[in-house]
Amino acid sequence: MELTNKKIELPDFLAEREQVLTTWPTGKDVKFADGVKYQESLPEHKRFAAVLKKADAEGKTLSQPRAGVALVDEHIALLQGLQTACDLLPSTIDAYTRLNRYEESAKGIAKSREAGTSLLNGFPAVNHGLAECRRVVEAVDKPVQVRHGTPDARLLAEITLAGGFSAYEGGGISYNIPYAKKVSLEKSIRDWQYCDRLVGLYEEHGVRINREPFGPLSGTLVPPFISHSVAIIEGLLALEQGVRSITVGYGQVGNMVQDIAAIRALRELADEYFRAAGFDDFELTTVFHQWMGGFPENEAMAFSVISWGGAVAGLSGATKVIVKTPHEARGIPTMEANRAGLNATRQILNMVQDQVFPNSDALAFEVELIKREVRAVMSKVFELGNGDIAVGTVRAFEAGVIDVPFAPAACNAGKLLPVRDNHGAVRVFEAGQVPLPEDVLTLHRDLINERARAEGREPSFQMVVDDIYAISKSTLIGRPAK
Ligand code: 8ZB
Repeated sequence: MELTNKKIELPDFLAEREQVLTTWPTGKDVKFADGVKYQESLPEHKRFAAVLKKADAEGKTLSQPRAGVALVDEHIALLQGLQTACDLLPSTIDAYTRLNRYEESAKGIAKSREAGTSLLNGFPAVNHGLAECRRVVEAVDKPVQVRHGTPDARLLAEITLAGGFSAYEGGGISYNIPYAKKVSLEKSIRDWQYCDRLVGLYEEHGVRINREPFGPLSGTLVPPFISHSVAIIEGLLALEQGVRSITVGYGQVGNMVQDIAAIRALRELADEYFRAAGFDDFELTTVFHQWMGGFPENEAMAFSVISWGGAVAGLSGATKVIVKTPHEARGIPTMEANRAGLNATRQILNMVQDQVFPNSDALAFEVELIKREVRAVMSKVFELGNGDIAVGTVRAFEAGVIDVPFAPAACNAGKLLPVRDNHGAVRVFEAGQVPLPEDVLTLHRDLINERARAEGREPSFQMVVDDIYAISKSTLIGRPAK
């Protein structure tokens, strides 16, 4: 099938759907009309899009953890334990399900029962099936989102949406490039068009499902314009398939001005590009991810990273913040550690709630810089696709026009190298084939040279490596030891 950014025709979608629903036995329980009826039965306060829309109108920043375990009763207990400390709930899906290896999830479920503890790193929603997903949704009192990392998430979407989850994370780029080595972008984009078309079908039947492209990508020194370009493209692809509630995301880099500018630019750019493509009936919100790179092992230090992320999330005006835990350096958190991260975040969100980050030349400068960078990338993507954003995206990755630093995917060029400047903002050290304007490249180079002079060394790959480990070793910038 030829990839194109066109709404999938209903007969084609339905034919594909029959095949998708037979890939694992639990698929046969899914009936679309029944899914719509179930979604309609959810009260307003458990509808993800409605809760986001209300928060956005009130200027509030909502908090959301990550959480998922192998067994349904344990997963319910976990979410019930978390819901009094957060605004929105997740169900983080296990890694086997993300790879469509349901036999192995099944073994993990059986072994978890024997062991009396979760031996999977998330909730295997496909294996548990529709009725068990509904049991989860019914047992909690907040909206629940599916969070995962799945290049082919079609069956997972069918089961969880019919199961009452009202938001779905991911996208054809953001759940491929950082998560898979050799899945082609053509396939992951097409498979995510299916997910978006399914959401679009729910929309046609009056059910709003929120969609959230995964903003942080590799989570490793990603310059804002790269992740913004991907978020905007995934938003456009989703809108074409009929999605109406979109939350664009961004991973904290740690420089306050750059982070606040990034959320502003992201919202304004997404709105601009969505309207320019002819859409005007969408609900646009934003998500700020607390620091996605390496964390300090020391829990007090980890709380500091968490709180800084919470403060900047609140000041940036993001609609929600995804919260880290003091166990981040060690792995999957306990419920108590997860609650602690949420409590630390809620305290600081409340304290910045009525403060306004002052406009300044520095802030306006960063917003404008990000906008120029995104526009340079986006116009090249449209050009490469002769106006078709799906085709243009595949070609843009082939050409290195979009290049995600430190991502495992073979179809990603991996030529762009980021590094922090002397104030900790993430800049472009080596641009590879990313089409930034000449004066922008010069600006990045000058800012990096300023840091190099301050450190008495040349900019180098060592500087990049130092930055990657800096926060886990208690600083923002990876300066050499004095
Ligand atoms: C890309 C997301 C990585 C983050 C957390 C990791 C990391 C993954 C779970 C989880 C709680 C889970 N994460 N799986 N947190 N429960 N099952 O996602 O720790 O912070």
